[in-house]
Amino acid sequence: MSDSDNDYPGGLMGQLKEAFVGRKMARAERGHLLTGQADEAHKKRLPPGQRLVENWPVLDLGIQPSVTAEQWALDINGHVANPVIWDYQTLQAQPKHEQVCDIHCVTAWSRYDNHFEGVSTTHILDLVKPTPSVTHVIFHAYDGYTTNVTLDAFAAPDAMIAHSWNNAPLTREHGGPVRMVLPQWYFWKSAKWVKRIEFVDADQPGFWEERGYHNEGDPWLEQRYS
Ligand SMILES: Nc1nc2c(c(=O)[nH]1)N[C@H]1C(S)=C(S)[C@@H](COP(=O)(O)O)O[C@H]1N2
Ligand SMILES: [Mo]
Repeated sequence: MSDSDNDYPGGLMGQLKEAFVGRKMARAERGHLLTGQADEAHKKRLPPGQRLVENWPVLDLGIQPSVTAEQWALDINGHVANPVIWDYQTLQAQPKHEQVCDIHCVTAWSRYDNHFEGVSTTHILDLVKPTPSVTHVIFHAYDGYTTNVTLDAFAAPDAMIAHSWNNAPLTREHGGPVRMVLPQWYFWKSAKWVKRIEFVDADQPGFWEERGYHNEGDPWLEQRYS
């Protein structure tokens, strides 16, 4: 199990220093001055207890399944009127959703301005039509990982399945070919290598939720551990 602050001994502080210097240099280049107001805005963008990084750390259970785009398939099923199975081509044929969002990991790093492309969860809901009894959605991944969210969290306008990050196919280490992205929650809710989206009528805590993580995980409320 690798998800702890100890994953980046020493290195994190070095990265942070670089990140802060880099941000200040970028502002200087754009002719911006750091004012009290800018600092306030910055504070509000960064949830409590988080530190900004400019790299993208990798966190998982230590197994990064090798699933090619050709092999990848996604079952979307459970309590739905219209279950579907998508291969990579079918995913690509759906209406495209793209967004830029910040991501926040419970191990205290945040990364700003991630450009993701894929398909919105609202499109999935329109397509599969969950029955009225559905309360939660469970993500199952190719490495055996699971995580749970409420139907409302799933239905957020910025929740999506992503196949690309910053204009390139999502790499294997970050969950490629396809992962979930739910930016309003700590990143453990964003299952990498997603294999099945299951609509259920009772909550089912996932891998980390069963091991002491908070059931919801709102970074603004610091819902880190239960
Ligand atoms: N399939 C799978 N998805 C996963 C995990 C995992 O172990 N397996 N780890 C979660 C955790 S704890 C975090 S913080 C993020 C990390 O995503 P990243 O490696 O792209 O930064 O993935 C989440 N999704
Ligand atoms: Mo995490």
